[in-house]
Amino acid sequence: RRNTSIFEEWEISLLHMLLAEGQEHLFAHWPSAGHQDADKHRFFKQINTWRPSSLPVSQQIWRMAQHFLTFVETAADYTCRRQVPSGERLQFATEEFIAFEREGVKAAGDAAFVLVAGGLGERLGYSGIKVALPCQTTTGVCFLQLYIESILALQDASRRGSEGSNFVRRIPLVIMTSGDTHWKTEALLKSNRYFGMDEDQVILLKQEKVACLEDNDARMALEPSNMFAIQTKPHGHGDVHRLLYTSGLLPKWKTAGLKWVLFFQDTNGLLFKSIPASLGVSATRGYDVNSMAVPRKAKEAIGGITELTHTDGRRMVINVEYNQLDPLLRATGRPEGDVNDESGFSPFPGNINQLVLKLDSYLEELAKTKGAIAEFVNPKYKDATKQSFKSPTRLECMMQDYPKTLDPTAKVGFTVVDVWLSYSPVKNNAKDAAAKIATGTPPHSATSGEMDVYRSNCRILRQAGVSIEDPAPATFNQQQVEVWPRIVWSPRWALTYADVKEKVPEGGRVSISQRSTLVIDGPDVILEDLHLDGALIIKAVPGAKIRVSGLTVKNSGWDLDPLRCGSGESADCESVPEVLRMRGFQTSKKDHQEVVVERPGEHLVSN
Ligand code: UGB
Repeated sequence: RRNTSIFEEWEISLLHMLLAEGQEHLFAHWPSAGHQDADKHRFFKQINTWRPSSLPVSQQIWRMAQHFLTFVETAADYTCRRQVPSGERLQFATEEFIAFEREGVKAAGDAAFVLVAGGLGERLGYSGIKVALPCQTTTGVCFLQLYIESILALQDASRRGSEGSNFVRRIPLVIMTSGDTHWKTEALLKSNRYFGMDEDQVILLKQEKVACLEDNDARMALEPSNMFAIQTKPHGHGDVHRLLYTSGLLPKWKTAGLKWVLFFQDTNGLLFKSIPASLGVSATRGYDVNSMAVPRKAKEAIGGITELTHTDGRRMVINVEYNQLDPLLRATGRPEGDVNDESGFSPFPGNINQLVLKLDSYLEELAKTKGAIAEFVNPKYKDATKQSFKSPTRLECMMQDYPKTLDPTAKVGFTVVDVWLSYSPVKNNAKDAAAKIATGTPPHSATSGEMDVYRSNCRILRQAGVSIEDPAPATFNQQQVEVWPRIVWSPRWALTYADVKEKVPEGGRVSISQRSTLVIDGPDVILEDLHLDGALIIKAVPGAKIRVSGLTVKNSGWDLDPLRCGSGESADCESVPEVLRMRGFQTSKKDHQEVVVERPGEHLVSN
């Protein structure tokens, strides 16, 4: 107010709007005109970025404030019924499972994949981007490489399934990034030649951060170190729908004949083991929305899929986020809250945030909503008076809230797959993970993420008849784990259970000891008769048909040596890379046998 002559008209109108909306505090420390004017212009420019054409900033602020007031009311309007909505609960390796996988592989040729990777991963505390983390350290393949190679393997498999047709389609991959992850994601892709994908097959869409609020009156929060900048935080993975809508990709995909859009998260090494079957469920049942899910332990930090009934009778199948499920249940006639039932699990399947949407209805819905997703606030208050926050908060939105606006006639279902086959994300640092184990909840750490990859591969091979020794107990970063043989294969070797059966036709003649490591990287490696007690690496180029028959391997192998630095216990681990420190062990490669086939043709590997 003191001297506005240095400002342009739009800046002055923004200033008046902010003053009228109770945001005077933003200007309390401003020096008089002529001092730090460039910073003042930058301040208005920043605020202006959150001003969508249709909505003046004042209304946005009002809208934010309203959320504080209406959030509790909205929840109370719904009753959380015990019945979960209709969905498929699949048993691995059953005929039904195999049939869904077959349908899923066919449908994959008509799918686009969308990875949400804008999260910084504050709970994990890793200094890099999460998709660059190794999903296991035996081969060191990172999450992004695993995902891309899996999509390429699906692309190849769906092409083989449509042999005879001249039609060759590439599966698009969209990656949603944010200011925190964009440049590093782009650099990771470029430096690895897109992990084998065509460059124009991968599309990066960057989400923007939103303003933080510091109290119940929705006063915007200034950066502690800069009185001319508003603090910002990510708006949540729900932004993906708006970004896809504005990108114009969806109508292009429809014109190209695509039918499905699959959304997935950044650090789940088991993800693609359940994608074919879940996609098969969508294709067979014609679901508009299919949420991939796992049996959920009460209070586990994953959302629960529920059927909510509004007081006016409307019903909705929707994820209720883990921090809201317990209060919602208590507020709506279930005083015991979020507890396990007689099965030992919560009656509400756990949402693992992998969604399969039908492109047709998705497009129609986004045409109505323009990709806007219901927002919420989740302030952490300093005390019970609920007057001030521990730290500034902001509006957020979640991609799994997409069904909230759908017509009640939409087919919204879920597919539950065993957790060992489908879900082991890397979200928590070592200390928090150890605390979670102590309370009986899954640790979801770098350590467990890696161990679960080995467990899953071993269980799949066991199911195919391979004799695999039981795991041995170990403690890494104060987390008790089971160490299975370190068996890792590339997606081009096997994606589905049917692939594994084909590659291990006589499972009974293969045996692997607990201390063993087996790496298979090649599309046509058949394990007929193998006895492994040590480490064996098999690599073969496409076109090379390898038969492993009559091979016994015994060597000192690769050991996992515990590190004592991940949870701050000790010492002198500075020379150890962060990706190893965070899992609490490193591999000591004592000895191994390597089979590398670089020529196409038939090859026998034996003693
Ligand atoms: N993400 C973004 O791309 N942008 C953002 O602004 C934020 C995140 P978190 P969250 O599977 O265990 C989800 O932080 O949100 C990406 C579900 O809501 O790892 O706490 C981010 O990069 C919950 O229902 O998870 O919880 C990552 O890839 C449950 O399913 C993804 O979004 C839970 O995940 C998830 O972000 C779970």
